[in-house]
Amino acid sequence: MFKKILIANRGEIALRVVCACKELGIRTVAVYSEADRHSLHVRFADEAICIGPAKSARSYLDIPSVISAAEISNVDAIHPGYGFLSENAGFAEVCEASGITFIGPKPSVIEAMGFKQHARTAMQKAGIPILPGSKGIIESAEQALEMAEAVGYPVILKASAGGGGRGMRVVNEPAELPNLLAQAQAEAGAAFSCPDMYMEKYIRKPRHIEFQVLADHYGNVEILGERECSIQRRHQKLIEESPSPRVTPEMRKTIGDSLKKAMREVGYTNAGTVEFLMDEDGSLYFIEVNARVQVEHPVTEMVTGIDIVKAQIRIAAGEKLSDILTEPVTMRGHAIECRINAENPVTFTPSPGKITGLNLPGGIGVRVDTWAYSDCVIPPYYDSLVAKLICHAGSRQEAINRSLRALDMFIVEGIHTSIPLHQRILQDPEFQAGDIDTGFIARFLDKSKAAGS
Ligand code: MV4
Repeated sequence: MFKKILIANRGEIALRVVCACKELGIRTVAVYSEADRHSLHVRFADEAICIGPAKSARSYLDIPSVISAAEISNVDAIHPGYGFLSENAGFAEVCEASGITFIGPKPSVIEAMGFKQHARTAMQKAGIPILPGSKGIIESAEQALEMAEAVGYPVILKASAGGGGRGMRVVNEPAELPNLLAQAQAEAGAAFSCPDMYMEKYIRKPRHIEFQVLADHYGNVEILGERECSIQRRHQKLIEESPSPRVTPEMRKTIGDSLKKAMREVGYTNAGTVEFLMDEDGSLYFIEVNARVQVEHPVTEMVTGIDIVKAQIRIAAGEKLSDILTEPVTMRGHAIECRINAENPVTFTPSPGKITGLNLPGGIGVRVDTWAYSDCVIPPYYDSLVAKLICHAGSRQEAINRSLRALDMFIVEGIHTSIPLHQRILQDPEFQAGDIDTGFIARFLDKSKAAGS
């Protein structure tokens, strides 16, 4: 097992990794920017090294700075958390070249999964359902028009190197295609230095459902059920839950069995998420693989009782999945996560600043993953996630009720947060009925506006 791990991240996830390391008896090294000097991940790690100024490009994203800190502190491994360098194949390669274990999949697999068109082909080969669309990348507008004709409009153009909705265009009719293709290519070229595009049949009002995977270095793969992540605004998830209200045990088993085979075939190791879209008929189609631990991993931890971050570390250290998961994976009850952001709950503008008063809820079935403390300062340079409230109970309705009572007891003074928004969403009849898709938030906000609240 590793003796010392460097955590190449900040905020709640850096603290989450510190927790896992402490429980495994591993020493931790925090890295921090000048803006995060007083952060809790710095306080609770055994060592801490300042790696640069506030701007991420010069600190958390600066590979030489992170590697220097790892070499100075003589760590065995680096945990990248999510975001920042977590899916950077080049960074994973530099770690390995420096004799430091990167806690994640192999660099070649990170790279392959990062090219969405490649991941799509690999998953299809392994028998995972994909949406009708292009076989390879789009070569010309003429070829795209032929494909779209075969697939049927509407279609969606996606950047092979894309993410977070950038470089995506929905095409409703042939006349629009050439222009939209050129726009998307230009956007993708500028954002990802790769203009490659592929095409899929466009699904209206899909549900976003993702499966949690753990895979060791010996070809063993386990699926830890799924998460429903349809409550999103502008590609930022707000609420996630497990299990999905629409996934039946039969679907879970069918997709799970195919995924085990698929992930083994692509040589996937460590933790990962496989994203699907569900159409109105309830069919699931693969869209992409996230080669990292995700923000919403706690809902899966709550229903399975499996510590995903500890599992990541133990897998990276060469342990077998059968030694990490000593019982068959089962899902118990229902868990809901509310992402509490430092932002105005109505306008969604960021609300950084000093938290002058704080009460964290507790009690049965309540978990709070946060880096906030009384009098801490939320800097303006990074994402606005301040806390995750995760409530677990026997049923979805009980988990909603528990979340509502915990949100009532969650007090954050000095900044605006999304707490009031969560209180309204959880009370919404459509949400309560499990009647959710990726268009939910837009409809909900329109409804709220019309009602003047
Ligand atoms: C789609 C889609 C409809 N049809 N693909 C958005 C981000 C990227 N990860 C995939 N996305 C979508 N892909 C097809 N073929 C609709 C979306 C989409 C979406 C997906 C998940 C969650 C929220 C979303 C919001 C808008 C669009």
